[in-house]
Amino acid sequence: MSALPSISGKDLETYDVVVVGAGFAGMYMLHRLRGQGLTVRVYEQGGDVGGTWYWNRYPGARCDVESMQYSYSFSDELQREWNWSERYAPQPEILRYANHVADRFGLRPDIALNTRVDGAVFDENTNTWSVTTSDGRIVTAKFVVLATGCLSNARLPDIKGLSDFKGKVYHTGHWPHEPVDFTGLRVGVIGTGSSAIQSVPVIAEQAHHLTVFQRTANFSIPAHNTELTAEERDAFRKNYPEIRRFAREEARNGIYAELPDRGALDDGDNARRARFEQRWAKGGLTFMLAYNNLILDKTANDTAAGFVREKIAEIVQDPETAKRLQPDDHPIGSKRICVDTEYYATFNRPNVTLVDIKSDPIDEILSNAVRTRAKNHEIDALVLATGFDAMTGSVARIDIRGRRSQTLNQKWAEGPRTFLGLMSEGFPNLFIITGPGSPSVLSNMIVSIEQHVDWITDAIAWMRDRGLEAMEASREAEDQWVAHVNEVAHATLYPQANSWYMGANIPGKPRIFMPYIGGVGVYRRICNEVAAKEYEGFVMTTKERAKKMVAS
Ligand code: NA7
Repeated sequence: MSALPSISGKDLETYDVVVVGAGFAGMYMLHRLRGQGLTVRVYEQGGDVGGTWYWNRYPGARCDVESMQYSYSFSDELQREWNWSERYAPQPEILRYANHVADRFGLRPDIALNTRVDGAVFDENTNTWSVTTSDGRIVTAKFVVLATGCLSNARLPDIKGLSDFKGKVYHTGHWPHEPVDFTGLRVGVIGTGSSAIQSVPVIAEQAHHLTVFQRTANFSIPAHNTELTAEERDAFRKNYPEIRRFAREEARNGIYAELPDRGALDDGDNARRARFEQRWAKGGLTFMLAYNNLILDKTANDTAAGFVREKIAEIVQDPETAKRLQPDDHPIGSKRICVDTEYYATFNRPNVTLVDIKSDPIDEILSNAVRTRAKNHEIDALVLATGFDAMTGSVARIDIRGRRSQTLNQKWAEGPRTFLGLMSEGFPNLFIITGPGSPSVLSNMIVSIEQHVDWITDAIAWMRDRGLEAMEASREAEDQWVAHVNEVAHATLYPQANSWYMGANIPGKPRIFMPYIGGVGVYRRICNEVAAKEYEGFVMTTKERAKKMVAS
């Protein structure tokens, strides 16, 4: 296959494809497109590859999917040669892996680091995109792929007086590259999502005193993280073909695990408790796979939630603190369940205090304290573990203009609209990886990334073989897909939580359930069927049609 025509001049840079972001999605996209002989430029805002693993360097940061599964499957040599050291890889190791992949596949020459994409404008005359970058360049490309990640746009809370605080303020998603030493300091952590749940036990070991400000208690399951032995790695590798197949085709969440054969109410109290105990002892996200109806049936869900609440009460010695740590306002699993190492037990330490800011809200931040209604909590350093403008935040920061100069932000003002999460009508040749409307954050991200990248690569090759100019989601297919995504979501308990899946953590953001709950296996089959039916639901523009459209 020959490459699409590319012109490289001094003043005009033209590529077949511009990819935004050099995380796991952007790197694999580059690798696949280059393999097709296409010219590709990747722009990455960070100082190195790795995406979310480049930014999220907070103490205790690690993946909540087991390392042997949270890894690329596209290269058998890579998965055989890379040795993960722990069951759940810590952030520095995942970042080393990302760097290893960049070097191993020679990706770096095509990646511009420290370069943000500020805008992308579609030219209806030429069916190309003009992409503006933070270093003042304007480059053109036939295709743009947004590999911008779902959890990259850190969110600062709007708390009065934050800028008056005299000590250091850190956001977990923008952690400094140099080590942060909390020894001897009084530290405050705001937020109790996954990032706080991972970092609190580590910070507590260092700090003189740690105060955790909790608005909403979260369910967390122990990781039981351990070192991986060579035997364990080999056993995994021996079964990789089946593990990877299962994760892609059968698992809802892209994780190989034993699937439940019955619902929680099919067992009596003792049997159910024994099963939960077994899953608790195994640890990790698959706790929710104890039964097949935990996220569908509230009564079933209550049994699992009750079990975890009991565990919290067993672990935490002070009954008042235990009560505050027990979540009671959302079904378990309706927010991404957290995976921890000694989170609840950390509250038994004499140097850790939990402040419930629902009953005792933060009024303001003073130069040396967080002032809640009840008292001043003196601190020397503040950690904001307040999350992200998830799924759409990074895309929204780019000024993307499609047909008739409509911006993507205008189009998505009432919530993101896509067909299959891959494309949005009115924005031809613009692909999104793990975007809203796809399983995305509900899945093992690498499984979803590989599927999207492969699908996009095939679609571009298909167009090129037929000399097609542009590809775009049809309005009808998009409307049907958005309705389907919502219908599936509302058949579950997920919408009952005020989660970032719903955009509920950002004031003013429309409340729409963003990821597709149907499961990665089902979703993959739908995407494959669409492709097999010559990209049904997408409108293809031929050269002749493009000329006519311009003339009319
Ligand atoms: P999350 O899960 O969005 O958690 C953010 C936390 O910060 C959560 O407890 C929020 O409470 C809290 N928060 C946010 N804003 C405020 C303000 N203004 N005041 C007090 N507390 C606040 O982000 P994470 O970084 O922990 O995890 C994100 C994902 O990364 C995670 O799901 C994994 O997939 C990896 P709230 O619940 O809104 O009451």
